[in-house]
Amino acid sequence: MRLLGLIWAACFVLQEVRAWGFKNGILHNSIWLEQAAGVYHRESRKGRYQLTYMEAKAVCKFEGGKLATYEQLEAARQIGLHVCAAGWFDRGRVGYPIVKAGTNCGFGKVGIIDYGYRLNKSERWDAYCYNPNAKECGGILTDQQRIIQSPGYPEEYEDEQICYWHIRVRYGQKIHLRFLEFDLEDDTSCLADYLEIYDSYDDIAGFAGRFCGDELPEDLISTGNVMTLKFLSDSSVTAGGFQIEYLAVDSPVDPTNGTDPMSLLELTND
Ligand SMILES: *[C@@H]1O[C@H](CO)[C@@H](O)[C@H](O)[C@H]1NC(C)=O
Ligand SMILES: *[C@@H]1O[C@H](CO)[C@@H](O)[C@H](O)[C@H]1NC(C)=O
Ligand SMILES: [Ca+2]
Repeated sequence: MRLLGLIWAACFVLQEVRAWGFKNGILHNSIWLEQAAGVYHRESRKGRYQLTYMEAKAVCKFEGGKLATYEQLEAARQIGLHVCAAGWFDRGRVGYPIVKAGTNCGFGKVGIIDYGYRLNKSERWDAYCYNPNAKECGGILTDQQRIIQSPGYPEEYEDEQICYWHIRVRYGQKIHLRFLEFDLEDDTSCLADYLEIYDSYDDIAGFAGRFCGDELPEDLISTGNVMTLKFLSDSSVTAGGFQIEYLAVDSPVDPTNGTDPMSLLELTND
């Protein structure tokens, strides 16, 4: 099941890569749970396009929010929310936000790709929720410095969390990660709960380490200007969580040859 998921994810990412956009020196993309202006995309734990309108409403409500309105989705899109998956939003409408035109996604258009108000509320799509007070769980971080925390910190994190943080700093900079607090359920191969770090724009290339337990990991410095953190907890036993600081550092190396070849300019140089 996990392997299938991984293959699916790989295909999805490959498909997604074409839809990425470069704007104001920041790469905007969206693969998983992306959050902007309180709006985020949710799919069912069973996978893509599994939620009826009632279920989509329930998912958002369960997390303390509600389905986003068209205006909220558009506001989020304007600051970079780009998701290639149709979801329910307020009042039974279906669509998705597109920042960068691509042939595989959004019919080459930019804006909210609008499937309109659905008459059949039993159709299955994803969901777009609005919750400005959501616990921080992932997102696209472009600040020069930031503290990343496990969801709900300083409370213990909850079971069954999946968060992705995509850090992107300026081209030519590197990311310096410093672990301030670290406490995840401990097991020898970190199969239960873990934090994974990738020296790349996704969780496929550039694996840099998987961490659990309560030993503070060493600092990490990226090779390029992007980095991905993935936090996952399973269905039992939680712990204190983590606080990690990142800092963008100007790289003394000539950026034309000091950057990870997989990093973003190559991808977005179109
Ligand atoms: C509504 O959509 C569901 C799921 O796609 C489908 O099974 C059902 O037949 C549809 N109902 C009508 C009345 O079209
Ligand atoms: C960068 O390129 C220059 C000239 O091509 C070379 O001398 C230098 O060693 C390279 N630096 C790295 C870190 O690869
Ligand atoms: Ca656990």
